[in-house]
Amino acid sequence: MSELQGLLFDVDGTLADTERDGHRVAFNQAFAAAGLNWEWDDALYGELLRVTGGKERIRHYLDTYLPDFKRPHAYEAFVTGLHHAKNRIYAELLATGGIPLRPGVRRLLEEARAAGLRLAVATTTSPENVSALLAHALAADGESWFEVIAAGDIVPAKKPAPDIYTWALKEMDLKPEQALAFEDSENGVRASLGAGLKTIVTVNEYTRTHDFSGAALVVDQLGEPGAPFKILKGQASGPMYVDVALLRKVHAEAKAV
Ligand code: XBP
Ligand code: MG
Repeated sequence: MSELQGLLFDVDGTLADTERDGHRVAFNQAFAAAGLNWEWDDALYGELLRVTGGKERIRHYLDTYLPDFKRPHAYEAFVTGLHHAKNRIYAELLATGGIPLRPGVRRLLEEARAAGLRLAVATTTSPENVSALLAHALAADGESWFEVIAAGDIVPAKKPAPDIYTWALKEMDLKPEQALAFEDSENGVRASLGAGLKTIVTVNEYTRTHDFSGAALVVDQLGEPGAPFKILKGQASGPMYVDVALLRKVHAEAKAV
């Protein structure tokens, strides 16, 4: 068994609950600013999240929910323009400090760095959104904590395709068995497992009911000393929060559950 060397983190829903009160709100404001009366409420957004990628999500919304919408002549530019506007609003939202990291994320990142583990991001979201989140929710130099930021259109096939994880591993010159992935969604787990990575899942309100078959451990949060996680699938002994010792145990276990 190879030694654990790297940790690859999904962003939205895993590092922070960015979707309902972040991306969703920003999408709606961008639509309003463009004079469109589209409103993505909480429930609808939960369904739309099945499609990863903001541009892909807008196209899917039009195809599925507004098939009669008269598409502008320059359709791709229209979608890209809306998406850029959304990302600008999203960055402003993050700058107000409105979206914190999920419980245990900062602690685990700090412990992992101290233990010499190498960190990476593997996400469907746009690179500028990753930069904004890390700068505002983690630390001014938060982006530099990560050796590789694999994000957005860097690979054409987004999650659930494994490509973004495979790309990140290649950049780090790591084999999948030398690393662990952290995810929050079914599409994310399909991507990480597809790349051969053992995966720890922290669920959230949007993903609680997803199918996490094949994940090594599913918990409600990473947890903190004094604020334990709940195990939804898998086993953990020792402290009831995810720390580097638990990561090493999960990594060493031969079989996913
Ligand atoms: C989540 C996504 C993203 C975000 C929005 O990705 O699917 O599309 O919802 O970000 P992950 P963009 O969980 O892999 O981070 O609009 O920039 O795509
Ligand atoms: Mg996610």
